[in-house]
Amino acid sequence: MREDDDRNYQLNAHDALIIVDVQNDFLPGGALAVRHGDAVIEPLNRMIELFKGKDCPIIATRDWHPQDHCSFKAQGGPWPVHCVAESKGALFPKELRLPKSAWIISKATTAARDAYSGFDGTDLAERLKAQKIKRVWVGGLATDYCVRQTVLDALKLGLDVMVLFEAVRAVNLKPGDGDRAIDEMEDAGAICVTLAEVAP
Ligand code: VGL
Ligand code: ZN
Repeated sequence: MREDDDRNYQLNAHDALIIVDVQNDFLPGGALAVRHGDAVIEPLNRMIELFKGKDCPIIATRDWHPQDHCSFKAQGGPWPVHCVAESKGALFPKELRLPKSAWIISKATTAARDAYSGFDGTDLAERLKAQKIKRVWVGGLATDYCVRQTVLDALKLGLDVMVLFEAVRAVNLKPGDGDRAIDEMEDAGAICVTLAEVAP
């Protein structure tokens, strides 16, 4: 991320906000809690207000696993049971002020496959294209898994991608994973911005 914050980005009709997997299980107290994961909620609420005001689409992806999902340890996967469809852990926290108009994108909904990206096995790409979206602004959880993969896929689709620096947090299974994911996203063409750089 650049430190000299003289950039200012104006939202237009071709912008969309993608909120990645801000679900109870990824928040403190959840089954797969991301350290300080709850810190993304306030900046995301600010972005939600901004995007609502400009009539720009607001998208919330969610991990929506069956009980016997392949990513769970009992099935030989790397993760504890998390985000089981319809369970409390899979719900968005009540503090996240998602509007009624938000698009909810469920992913990794079948037992045999995992999907970190909001584009993987969903109709998100088609829907963004139908709305003539050219640029997406991405925040949520976790920087080193689902945010990273969603951002890389968006870039591959030819979208401009802005990563909201204050609105992401990492799992950091290995120390530095989150920082490396930011570098990787920037190397692939994403722009990491602070909220102060987004025009009101
Ligand atoms: C995620 C681990 C497992 C994420 C989802 O949303 O980043 N991480 N499932
Ligand atoms: Zn998952």
